[in-house]
Amino acid sequence: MKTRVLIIGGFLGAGKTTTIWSAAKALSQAGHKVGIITNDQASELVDTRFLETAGGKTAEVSGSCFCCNFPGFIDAISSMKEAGIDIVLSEPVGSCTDLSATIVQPLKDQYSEQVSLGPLSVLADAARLKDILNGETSGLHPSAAYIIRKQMEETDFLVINKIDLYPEEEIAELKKRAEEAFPLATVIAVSGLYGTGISEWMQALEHSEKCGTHLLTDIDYDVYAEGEAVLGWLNATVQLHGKDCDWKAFLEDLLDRLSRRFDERKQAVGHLKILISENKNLLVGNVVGDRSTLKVRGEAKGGVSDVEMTVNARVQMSPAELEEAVREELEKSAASLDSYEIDVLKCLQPGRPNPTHRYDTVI
Ligand SMILES: Nc1nc2c(ncn2[C@@H]2O[C@H](COP(=O)(O)OP(=O)(O)OP(=O)(O)O)[C@@H](O)[C@H]2O)c(=O)[nH]1
Ligand SMILES: [Mg+2]
Repeated sequence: MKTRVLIIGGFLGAGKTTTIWSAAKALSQAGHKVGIITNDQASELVDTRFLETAGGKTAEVSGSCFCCNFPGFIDAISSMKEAGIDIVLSEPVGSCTDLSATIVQPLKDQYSEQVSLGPLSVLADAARLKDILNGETSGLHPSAAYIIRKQMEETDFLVINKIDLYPEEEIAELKKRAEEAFPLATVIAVSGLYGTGISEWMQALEHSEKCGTHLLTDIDYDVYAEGEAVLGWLNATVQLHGKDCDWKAFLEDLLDRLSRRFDERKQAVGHLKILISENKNLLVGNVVGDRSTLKVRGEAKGGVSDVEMTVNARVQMSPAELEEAVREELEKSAASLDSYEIDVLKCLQPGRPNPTHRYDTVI
C-alpha cells in the first residue's frame, strides 16, 4: 500500500507543529497509523520533543531542509512505511519556499509508486497574513516577508490559522481577501490550538485532486536567500538544577528577558521556543513576534529538581549576537537555580538554498 504524505508548510511560528499535533490526534482517532516528520537546519528540536507526545512515530530530518536534502526526506518517508504508518504529516522548515518545484514535483515524478502525495498546505498566522495582504512586512525584513508571500502564492491549500484570536467577521473578511490575492489556492480557516476545522481540512485534503498544481515561476533566489540569511538560528540543550524550583516561572522569566531584549533592540523574532521537560511533563513557551505574543503552555508538576531545557531561536540578527543574548539572559534567569550546564549549543545562519531538485514544469 502507498504511504499517504501530507506536506504542511508555512512561515516560522504560523502554527505548523501545533496544527500537526491536532491533525495527528484527529487522524489517529479515525483509525489511521500516523507518522510525523520534522525538519530543521540543526538538531535539538523543540518540535520533535513536543510531537512525540502526540503518540505515533516521529522522524527528524535535521542539518538541512527537505528541499536541500531530498534524499533525507525520502529516507524518513521510507522509515515510516517500514513502521507500518499509513499517513505521514511532514513539517518543512518555516523559512523555506519553492516547495512545489523542489519537493512536490520530484515526489510526484519519482516516487508515485510508493507515495500518495496530498495537496501542499501552507499555514498562515492570521495577523501576519493581514499584514502581508496590506503590503506590509509584519515587522520582518522585507526579504523575509517576501518568503511568506511566496509560500502563499505557491500553495494548493492556504490555511488561515489562529482564528480563535479574532471575531468571525474579521476572519471571513480575511478569507475573502486571501482568495482574491491567491486565486489558485483553496483557502480555509482553522484553529490548530483548539482543533477547530482540523477534521474538515483533513477531509478536504483527502478529496482534493490538487497536488502542486502550479510553480513559482518568478521566484528570485537572491531575495529568498537574503530572507533566510537575515535570521540567526540557535538550537541548544541545557540541564537545569534547582531544588523546589517553579519551572514554569523560570521558563516565563527567561522568555520574558529574551523577548524584552529583542524588542528593545528592534530585533524581529521569527520564532523563539523553549521546552522544559520535567520527566514526562512538558512546559512549552513560544514568542512569535513582539513580547505580547509570549505564551507558555503546560503546568509544572513541582518537586522536580533536575530538568532538561531545549531552546530553539530564530531571530533577525547575526548568530553570534543571538548566542550572546541567549547565554547572557540564561545566566541572569539561572541566578535562582543551583546550577546549569549547556550540553549543546549550535548557532548558524542559513546558507543559500541549493535544492536537490528544482522542476520547471508541473508533473
Ligand atoms: N491562539 C492560537 N495560537 C496558536 C495556534 N496555533 C499555534 N499557536 C501558537 O503559535 C505559536 C507557534 O506555534 P508552532 O506550532 O510552534 O509554530 P510552527 O509553525 O511550528 O513554528 P516553527 O516550527 O518555528 O516554524 C505557539 O505559541 C502556539 O501555541 C492557534 O490556532 N491559536
Ligand atoms: Mg514547528
